[in-house]
Amino acid sequence: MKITDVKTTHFTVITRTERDTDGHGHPGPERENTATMLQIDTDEGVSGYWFGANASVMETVIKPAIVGKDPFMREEIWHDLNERQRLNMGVMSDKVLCSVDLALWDLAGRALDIPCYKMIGGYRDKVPAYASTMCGDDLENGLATPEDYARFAEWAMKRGYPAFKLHTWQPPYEGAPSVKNDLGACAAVRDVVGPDVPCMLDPYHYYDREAALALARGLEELDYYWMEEPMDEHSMSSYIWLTENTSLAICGPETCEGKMYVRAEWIKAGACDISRCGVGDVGGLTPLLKTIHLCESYNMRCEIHGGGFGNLTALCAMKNGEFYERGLLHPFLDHDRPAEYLHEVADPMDEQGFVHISQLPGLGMNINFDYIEKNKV
Ligand code: LLH
Ligand code: MG
Repeated sequence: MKITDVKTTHFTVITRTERDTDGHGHPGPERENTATMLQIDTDEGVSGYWFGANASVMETVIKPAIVGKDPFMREEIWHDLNERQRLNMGVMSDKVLCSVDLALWDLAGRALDIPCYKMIGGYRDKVPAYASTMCGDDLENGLATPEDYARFAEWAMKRGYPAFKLHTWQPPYEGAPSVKNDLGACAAVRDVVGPDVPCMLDPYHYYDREAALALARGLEELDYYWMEEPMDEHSMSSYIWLTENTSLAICGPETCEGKMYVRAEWIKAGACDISRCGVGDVGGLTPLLKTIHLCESYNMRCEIHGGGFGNLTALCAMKNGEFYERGLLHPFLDHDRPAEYLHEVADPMDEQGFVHISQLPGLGMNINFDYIEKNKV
């Protein structure tokens, strides 16, 4: 089989979220937006798909690199693109590598008529989820106060979520960042969910060491399960210092560049208790699996960052990751409603809080091709 084309299709979707000046998502007015479908075609009529791609990078960099190649040679293609990334960093981010890699996994699963998690070697077909909130805001009855987080945690418990993670306030919100406010929200959540529910915190990502330690000490008292990214992750020494000074589990790195290589360094240096990455952080499912297996060799959990079809596929083909991150959730948004271009959400969750993986071939996306065709731009 040979790759014959790399195509992108733009189409309109309805969005109910918007980004603040720092890039964090929040509920917003309902409006039209443009989405992009990546499609990799072959000479045998089978194609692979993924959503989210930069059309000009696909046309000018990726297409010349992969047309003519065997789509089943994912490892070779990934390494080739990874090497080309070095001098094309301005356009070829890890997100670009991720889109190509995921479309190739999807293609292989569709060609063989098997879900990708079973193609890798399945471990389970459902994973417990945690409710992962959006970052704090100033919306009335949104996520503006500790009481708002508590009310939302109460709702999450009723919905069946077995665990809860707060993303607290970050600039540009007034009063953010604040260790006191973060701990206030964490305490209010612990109060309503009781002592047995695992709770996690992902706060402002640029605290200094003393602030990060104060947060960790507060969370030790509240018996929190882990904390993510309280400081800039480029300073691994700061994370070694933090893990040495707290009994709270520190989970990371999440957004730090460097794929599986940087995660290996963090584990070796003792900079984290739990490792972390998702398909978008390391350049696809191929490098995510390498990282998961690296962690497994150190008896370390790798908690997967973010949801979606690619991350759920990894979670259903691994043992050393406990939770699926379902979100980012907000009291004003309905996560159970699929985007118009999909017939089903990526992560249907039952009343016991388990997310079930699709049994469709490939990554499990049930794509509404008619919708995409009708709303092409
Ligand atoms: O800053 C944000 O908006 C969130 O932290 C986001 O990056 C989220 O994906 C995350 O960190 N989840 O764990
Ligand atoms: Mg995080």
